[in-house]
Amino acid sequence: MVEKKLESKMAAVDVAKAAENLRNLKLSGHVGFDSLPDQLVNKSVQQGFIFNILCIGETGLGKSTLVDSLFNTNFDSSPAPHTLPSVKLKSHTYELQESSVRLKLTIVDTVGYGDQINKEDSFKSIVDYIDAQFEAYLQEELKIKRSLSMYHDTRTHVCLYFICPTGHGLKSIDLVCMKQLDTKVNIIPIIAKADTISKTELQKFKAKIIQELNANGVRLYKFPTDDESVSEVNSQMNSHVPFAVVGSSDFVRVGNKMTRARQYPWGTVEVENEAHCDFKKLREMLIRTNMEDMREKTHTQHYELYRKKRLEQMGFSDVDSENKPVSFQESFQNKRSNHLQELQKQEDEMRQLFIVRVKEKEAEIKEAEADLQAKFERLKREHAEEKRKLEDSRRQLEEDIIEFNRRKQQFATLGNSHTLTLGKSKKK
Ligand SMILES: Nc1nc2c(ncn2[C@@H]2O[C@H](COP(=O)(O)OP(=O)(O)OP(=O)(O)O)[C@@H](O)[C@H]2O)c(=O)[nH]1
Ligand SMILES: [Mg+2]
Repeated sequence: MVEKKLESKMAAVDVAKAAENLRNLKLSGHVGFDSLPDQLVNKSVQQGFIFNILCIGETGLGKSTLVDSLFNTNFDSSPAPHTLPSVKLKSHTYELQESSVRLKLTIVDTVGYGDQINKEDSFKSIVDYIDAQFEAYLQEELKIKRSLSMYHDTRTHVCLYFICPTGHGLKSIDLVCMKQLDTKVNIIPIIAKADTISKTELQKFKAKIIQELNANGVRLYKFPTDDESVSEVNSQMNSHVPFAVVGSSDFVRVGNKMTRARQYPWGTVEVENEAHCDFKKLREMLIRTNMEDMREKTHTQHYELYRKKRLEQMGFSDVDSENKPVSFQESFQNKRSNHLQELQKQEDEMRQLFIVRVKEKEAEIKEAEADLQAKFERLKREHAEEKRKLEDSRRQLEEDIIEFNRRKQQFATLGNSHTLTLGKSKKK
């Protein structure tokens, strides 16, 4: 399969060469760079791989059971309560190994999804989580001293969207959420607990889901068909989406083999039996055929879009206002000079504002001073008036005292002469 992929990539390289007008040279002997693909494989195997899955679905839809079934292990998850006031994202990372290949697998669960009365914002914490992982990667990329090879890349490579097996089409929360996420992550919708829906209903249900997704312009992850080696199986599988899956943690003996299955009074549903459900198709597409494509699309499409928007937000651009290419340095210098100009403008505005304020305050102080002066003058006048009145009263009092004393004197003199007259008459 690797060889076929290489062949188709080399054909693309030939076309590029022709466009660039490069000369094709023949080697006269073995040089050895044909070992490059092996070198690449060895290096990748040494480094190990990272894959991050986001499971979105209502509480109890069988998310944990399905992931356990997919990786044939038990991730020890605990059931979520139905009482959370908002959706929370919980991530767990595991180290898995299959032959010599190590896989650092992160499984992110949306705890409490669909349990709120108001479901309008259910997607918000999911969008924030995905963006936060992109942002962390961008920050690492922008560092002067980067260590991307050691970096634990937590960007979401695939979103398994669990659809409730109602048979009635999608709920509005499904459409709103998938629409919000379709430019940020590779979405694979799956019908959960598909054993609870009959075969004929399932076909109608699938068709209804696809029709609703198309009508709302929701873009799903398409298994790539440009690579010859997998184009046939992938294009076939694209027509099976959404996969109707069944998960189980129980094993039942079928023939002489223990197999993952759900046992009911009327029969057994085998997880890996293609006549019973699409579990095998999902595992084939998700893990065995397209894991690398999802990792690549996450980096080249979804992250690229996020990075572009963020850098534009920061004021960077590849072209100037006249659509001429500008370098990162020019862009930075323009941004810096704009920033300095803006600062200068703000400083001038503040200075102007300060002058206006000072003038206002001065006028206020002058007014208060004039008020104070007028008050002082009035008080001075009142004081003088009061003083004059007091002076008049004092003068009046003094005159009264003089008059009083004069009268007293007069009275005393009058009293004396009266006593003398009385004495004379007594003698008689
Ligand atoms: N009928 C049916 N039941 C299933 C299936 N998968 C899981 N279940 C059952 O559904 C219940 C919930 O399964 P979980 O895997 O814990 O569901 P979950 O979505 O992880 O639940 P939370 O993490 O609590 O949100 C368990 O009783 C499972 O046995 C399925 O494919 N069909
Ligand atoms: Mg769970």
